[in-house]
Amino acid sequence: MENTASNTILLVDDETVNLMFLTNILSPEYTVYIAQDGQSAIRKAEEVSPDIILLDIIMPGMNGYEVLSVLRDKHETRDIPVIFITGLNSSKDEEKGLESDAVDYISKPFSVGIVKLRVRNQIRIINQMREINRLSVTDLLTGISNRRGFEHQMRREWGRAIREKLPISILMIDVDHFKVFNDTYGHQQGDAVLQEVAIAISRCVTRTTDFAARWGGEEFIVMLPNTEIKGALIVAENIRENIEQIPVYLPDGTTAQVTVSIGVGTTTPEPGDMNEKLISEADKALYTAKESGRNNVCH
Ligand code: GH3
Ligand code: MG
Ligand code: MG
Repeated sequence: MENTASNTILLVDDETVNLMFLTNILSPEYTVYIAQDGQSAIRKAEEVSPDIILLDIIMPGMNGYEVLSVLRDKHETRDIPVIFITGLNSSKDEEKGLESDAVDYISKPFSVGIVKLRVRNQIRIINQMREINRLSVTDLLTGISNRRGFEHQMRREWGRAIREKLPISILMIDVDHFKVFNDTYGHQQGDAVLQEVAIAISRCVTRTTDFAARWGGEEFIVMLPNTEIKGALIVAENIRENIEQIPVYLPDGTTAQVTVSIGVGTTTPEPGDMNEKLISEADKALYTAKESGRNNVCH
């Protein structure tokens, strides 16, 4: 059986007996929250962001349709799937429920088996979507973020830096003479080095908002929000030293060394500024680092 204990469900029903019944059948497999009216359902949904909401339609005060409509208007709850679970059981009612953007519709009196299976189906879809999203931003070889994941994060932090008038730094990191390394030791050995380089970079990037990614090929990128040039150069130098010290064990028993060149760019962006400009600045600095002999940091 899949492990779904970390999946969360919010049950909303005005009748205690229904809540107890649903809790009994769902809590062995999922983490369950409850709410007994529309207002508290919306508050709870914002607070715990459940994976799915089972929503009664007929309730005093706000009815289920109204709750769903409010949930869809709020940024935090907009995407949470809702299953209506209701005593309204004509096919007209079911059609109306599905039309109002519910992912499924369960009529009362409900059978335990059907509730469990309908919920299981939706939870499966949610978990698969999450996995697809995770993979779409992960680099397969190194397991760190890929360029797409980086660009997403960069847009967020760039917006924040503009709003809060804070500096942001970028490090462009490129493995030196890596073509020769591949030609000499083979592509597989090259791949193993890229994995080690990714680990070393991740170790040096410690603040929670710092973000490292594989930019492509043998190039990596690091974003350091709220970091001036001085701090960025320290992180870059630390990365350079750590990578230089990676022992690359070769099949013949000897060890080789890899080095990287790093270009650093820093700016305090203003409204209208594009983050691509900062990245290209770091890229130019990287070029200078290569020109001036490699295994060094330039800005
Ligand atoms: P420089 O010091 O100027 O950066 O020289 P370089 O040889 O590292 O640069 P160049 O751009 O000429 O070559 C990059 C090499 O990186 C070529 C390619 O074989 C290797 N490379 C890129 N991606 C991968 C990968 O995923 N795995 C392996 N093993 N090698 C890769
Ligand atoms: Mg290179
Ligand atoms: Mg390169």
